Amino acid sequence: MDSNEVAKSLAEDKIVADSETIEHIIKNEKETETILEKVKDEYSNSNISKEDVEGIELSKDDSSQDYSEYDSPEEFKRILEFELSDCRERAIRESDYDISGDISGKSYGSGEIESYIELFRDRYKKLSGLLKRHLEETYPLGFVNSKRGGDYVSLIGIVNEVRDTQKGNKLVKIEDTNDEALVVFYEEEIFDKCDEIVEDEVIGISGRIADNGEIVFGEDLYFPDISPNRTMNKSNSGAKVALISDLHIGGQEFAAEKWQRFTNWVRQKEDLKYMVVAGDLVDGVGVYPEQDKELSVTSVEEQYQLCAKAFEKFPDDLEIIVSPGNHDTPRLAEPQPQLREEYREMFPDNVRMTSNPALVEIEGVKIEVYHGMSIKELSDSIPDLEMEEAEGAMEQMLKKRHLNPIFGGDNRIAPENEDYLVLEEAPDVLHCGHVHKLRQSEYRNVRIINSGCWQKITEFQKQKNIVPDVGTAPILDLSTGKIEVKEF
Ligand code: D5M
Ligand code: FE
Ligand code: ZN
Repeated sequence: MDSNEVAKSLAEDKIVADSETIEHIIKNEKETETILEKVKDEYSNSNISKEDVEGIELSKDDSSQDYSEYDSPEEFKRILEFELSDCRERAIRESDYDISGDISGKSYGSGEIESYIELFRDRYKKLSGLLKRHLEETYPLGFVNSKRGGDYVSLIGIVNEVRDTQKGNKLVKIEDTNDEALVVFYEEEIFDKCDEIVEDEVIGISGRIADNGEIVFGEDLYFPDISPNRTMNKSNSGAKVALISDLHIGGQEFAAEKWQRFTNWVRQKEDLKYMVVAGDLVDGVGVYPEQDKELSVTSVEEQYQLCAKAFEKFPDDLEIIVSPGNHDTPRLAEPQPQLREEYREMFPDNVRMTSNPALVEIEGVKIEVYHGMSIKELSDSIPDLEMEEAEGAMEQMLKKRHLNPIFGGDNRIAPENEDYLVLEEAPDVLHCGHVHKLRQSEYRNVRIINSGCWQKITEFQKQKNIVPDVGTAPILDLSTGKIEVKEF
């Protein structure tokens, strides 16, 4: 921003400032907007001086204090060379984990439109299997035509369209492999449930055929869902698991001091046997326009080398399971395969790379790891959900038994023959990242955790009014299923 723009912006709030004061505001280019916002909040309708602005700068919060303290790869390297605490041996010697949902190397889709047809067939097949638990005999949608007015039917279909009718009722168009059916819900009691429906998911409906035989009057609605009687798997070894995400190594806002404290804490924590990382290891290159202005390390190879170096400081007997995110190098379309070999081999042997998503079973406890790119689209599509309160969207993933149901929009889904984003198995823990907020919840005995981040607020986040939770490590106790959050 230049001085004219700042003066104009201040004038909007009837703030008068002399040129020396304005120069002071624009002195630090990166901070200008933040300081301006604060000046406008505190001093509307008044005169301000240079001293007032200095006062505001002093009261800046921790997240902006050491903003951009490292600008070059050398400086970034230096912040990863810090004094290490003693490394304690793990109290649990044997590791026991297995990854069942790794899709890396299983990409069979032709990339043609036929693959998407296959994908939706598979989605329908897997989810209708789960829906049949809720519905008695179900009919293919084509049977609706052969039924009489007033007949009761239960149906399963992929949602093609969902909207309010002119009269304020809810209309849902569903389809199966051959036919489609039009369902209208008239009863207000079920409208809230209807609002949870999103396009392209698979739902069940029960209702009666209208007299004209052309539509179904919906009576009830079913999501594949988690069984209400489900109990959580546990392990009595006493082992704990750190659930983290969004390191953004290589970016100027990497929270180095918090990461250093975390590393040293991990080295000393004897019962911490596992770590799961839900994506965005590095800040990447060219992820959004003008990102290079916010990078200290502008080569992705170098970013991964630094990330590997950071991971080398963890104890050798800590098992680290890593899944990628949208800032990492694999394709953006989901499911994302694990990192390429040239990056994988930079990491120490106790790091195991897997896909996004993946089902990681640690000592019998099932942890679904998913970066969380669908959280935005789900939150935008369902009333009352907010992206930053990610647990709402994550609960919907469990209900819908699908990590990213909405096709199109901002979401990118890879044309695979199989739908790997269906949650065929109900997990014990759903672990996501991406929104940079620490959020926790529970749904039908499934622990929901969004793990925060290790990157201080960025310019993009300032523009979007996102305030990240920085330096948080949720720690899962496998024997109780409880998650305790450590802040660094
Ligand atoms: O996501 C960093 C932050 O930006 C996180 O709080 C989510 C938010 N985010 C990501 N994509 C979008 C879009 N498309 N609109 C608004 N907010 C978004 P990261 O993946 O680390 O860049
Ligand atoms: Fe991120
Ligand atoms: Zn992300």
